[in-house]
Amino acid sequence: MSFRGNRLLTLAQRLLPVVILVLAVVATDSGIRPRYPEDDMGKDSLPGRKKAQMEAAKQFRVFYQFQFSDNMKESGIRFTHHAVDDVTKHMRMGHYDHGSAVAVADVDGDGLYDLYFVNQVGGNELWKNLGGGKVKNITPEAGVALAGRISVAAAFADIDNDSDQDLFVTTVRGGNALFENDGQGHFKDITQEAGLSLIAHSSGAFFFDYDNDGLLDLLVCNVGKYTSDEKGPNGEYVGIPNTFEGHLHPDRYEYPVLYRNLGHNRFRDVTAEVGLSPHGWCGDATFSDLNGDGWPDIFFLNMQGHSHYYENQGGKKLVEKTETSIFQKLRGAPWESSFSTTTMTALSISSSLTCTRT
Ligand SMILES: [Ca+2]
Ligand SMILES: [Ca+2]
Ligand SMILES: [Ca+2]
Ligand SMILES: [Ca+2]
Repeated sequence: MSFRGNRLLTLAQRLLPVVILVLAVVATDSGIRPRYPEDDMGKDSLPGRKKAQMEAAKQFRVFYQFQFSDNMKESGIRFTHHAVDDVTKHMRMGHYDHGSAVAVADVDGDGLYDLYFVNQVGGNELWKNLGGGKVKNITPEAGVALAGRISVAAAFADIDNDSDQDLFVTTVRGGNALFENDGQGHFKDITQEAGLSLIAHSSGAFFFDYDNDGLLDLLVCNVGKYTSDEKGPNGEYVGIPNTFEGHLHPDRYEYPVLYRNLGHNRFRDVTAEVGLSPHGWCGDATFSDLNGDGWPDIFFLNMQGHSHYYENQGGKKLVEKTETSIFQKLRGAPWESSFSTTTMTALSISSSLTCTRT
């Protein structure tokens, strides 16, 4: 600091108490008095309630009072998500902004959960859990990269009841994919013979047994036509303008598809058969037996337009009950997104528990 700078600093230090005194006098003279809130009701009871809750917690055999630390670097995970140019370069408003999923399953039966990272550009990656917080990229030998496709979501499930986790992946106009696991974490693409080679603007997907026959069925959400036929540098279809108004254009609609598992790794589209036709641009969905009748019901979360709740009637029909359910209250909320997402999260938790049981 220069000599001149030092002098200014010294002068400021000397004047500081004076400035504070002047401000205090001004505040007092203006009649401003600090106000403090009253103590919260029940504050005195908190220590006792904490003690009671800690005692109560001892009777439950659950894992709690944990915390997370960022061990990404030590883990060895080097996956990086790459989005299409619509998002990164052009910042074009569109549905590519949904990003991509992460799916977790023990793909090789060693008792450790492995990680499948979904990517828009550059291919998906499967990382094997080595234990001790370390992982290893096994994508090449696993055969599940789907490089060249714009992937969106993924779901693991044992579709053939042979005790290993098979994999389904959705893409944007690249064709969805079903992989059968050999039990060692090596996968075979059986999409065509399984009857799941739908090409659409696919999004979320999940397996569940809608007809309770012991075979996991598949629900695939499709958003709607939000791309043109022009291709970008990574093979992606470029987004169209006013895409967020797509739900106002029925000609752009795509619908969720329900596939029934027929056994022997074959699936059949039963969407119309069961009466499923939720309008809107479905981004994701989840299931849970919300009315407790033993049949899994479905909630569709739409990116635009209203979301939908369908009740399962004996594994034969899916009947829309949005208007007579708690989800009716979503109507009128702008885009429904925030409330729906909250609801979705709650439903997903129960669905995950159901998945674990199956
Ligand atoms: Ca494993
Ligand atoms: Ca299997
Ligand atoms: Ca089934
Ligand atoms: Ca039900």
